[in-house]
Amino acid sequence: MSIAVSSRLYTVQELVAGLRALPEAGFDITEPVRAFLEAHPVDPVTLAPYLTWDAQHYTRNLIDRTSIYELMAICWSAGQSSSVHNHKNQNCWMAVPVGRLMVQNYRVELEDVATGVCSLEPTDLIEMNPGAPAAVNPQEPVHKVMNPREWNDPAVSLHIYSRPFDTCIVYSYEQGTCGEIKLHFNTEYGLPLKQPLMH
Ligand code: CSS
Ligand code: FE2
Repeated sequence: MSIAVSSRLYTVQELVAGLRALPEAGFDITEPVRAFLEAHPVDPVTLAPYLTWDAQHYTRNLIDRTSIYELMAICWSAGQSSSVHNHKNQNCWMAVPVGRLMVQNYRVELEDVATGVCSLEPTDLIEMNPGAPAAVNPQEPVHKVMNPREWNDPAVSLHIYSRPFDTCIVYSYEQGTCGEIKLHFNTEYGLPLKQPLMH
């Protein structure tokens, strides 16, 4: 006897409908949304309007936003990675419908944004793939996402943030520095922004 983790793939519209139906309190802790993502793997074909690619940087593509959460598709060419960053004390869940990605987590030993000084220690390294979504640990929310060049494959991740945020702190592990940046979308609801801004 085999145990099916999920019987089928779901459209991104079904994912949105399910997220909108979750009670607000379900976003205050990590397990309900993580379990929902695990039970509802998304059919990549339905993500086509939200997939854009840039040779220089991963792209951020807004799919849905309410006062409670935002959902975006992030497209990673081989070799692209994020900065080391936080999520402004907001919960975050990630699913990877296409390819696979690594997440390096860090423990913050010291953080002083006013003076731009920090000290980080790398902790766990995890792989995300279509069968393995992840929730960011609110106790250890600083991380970096990577699509290693040697894997030689593009990847697409879905990110749910609750609540929405449009700035974050980025950190240099090597230099022990940190500072706030603004986050920008390349597309919103499937439409390109007039002047896409990268961070
Ligand atoms: N938090 C990053 C993506 S890596 S988790 C962002 O929103 O751009
Ligand atoms: Fe992130």
